[in-house]
Amino acid sequence: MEKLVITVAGVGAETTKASQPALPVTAAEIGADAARCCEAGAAMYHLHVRDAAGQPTQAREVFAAAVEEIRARCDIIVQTSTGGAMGMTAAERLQPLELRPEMASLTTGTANFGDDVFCNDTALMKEFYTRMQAADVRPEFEIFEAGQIDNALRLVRQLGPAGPLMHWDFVLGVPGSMNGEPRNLVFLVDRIPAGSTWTCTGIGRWHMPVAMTALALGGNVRLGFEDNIFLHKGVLAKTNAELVGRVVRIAREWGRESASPDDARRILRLGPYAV
Ligand code: KMH
Ligand code: ZN
Repeated sequence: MEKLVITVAGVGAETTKASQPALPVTAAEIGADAARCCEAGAAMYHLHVRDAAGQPTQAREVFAAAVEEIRARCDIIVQTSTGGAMGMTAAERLQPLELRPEMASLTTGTANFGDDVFCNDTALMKEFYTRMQAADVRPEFEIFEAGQIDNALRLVRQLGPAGPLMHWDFVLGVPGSMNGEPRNLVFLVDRIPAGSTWTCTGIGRWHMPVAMTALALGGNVRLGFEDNIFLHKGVLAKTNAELVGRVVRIAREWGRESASPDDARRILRLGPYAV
């Protein structure tokens, strides 16, 4: 079985310092967090950033500062968010693509997101996908609901591929969307094309059930304070790296070593491995 690619969604747009005091928000904090996670066994960092007031922003220069701090410390794959935060315009959300990151997230459909609606209509999806193709940025298809797989496949059919394979992230357990029961993950994985790579994340209490189902199915794992702030029920994780360390230990018991960033580039066929 391939090595385990661990992605850290360390910041997010919704988690607050009040709920998780160890949330990294400044560029230096994010750089240090990514380096600690990389050291602990993570290969990719799904990046959101915050402004000086700690609020989510998609400003290009704020992303650039965080990427610089990460790059100064480690070679983890940086995947910038195009999801941003609720209520942001498409133009705002697109800004980090100007930095031409190795990867960026792309949600292929609208979903209920707590009491809000995360809007990704067809025109937006096509625009985001086309921009990623033009900038040679590999999309990670963020799937909250089953029909979003069909939307991603339609993009590829209509607009052509955006890389040598499709990489998926099943985000399960957002209130209002699919939950993290094993049968849901099995159902979704069964629907993606052969040759795809996939990861998944369980939101809140779904973190460990989804991560363990992914190990059983041979998939990869995303975790971090964007998705879950707890180590155990009622016990906050001290750092994102602590969450990485637990999954690394469990996976090793299953005979699966964690991928380095360069292992992950090979597995996902990024950069020099994109042939
Ligand atoms: N913050 C959520 C509304 C992504 O990064 O692409 C959307 C999100 C997805 O986090
Ligand atoms: Zn995100």
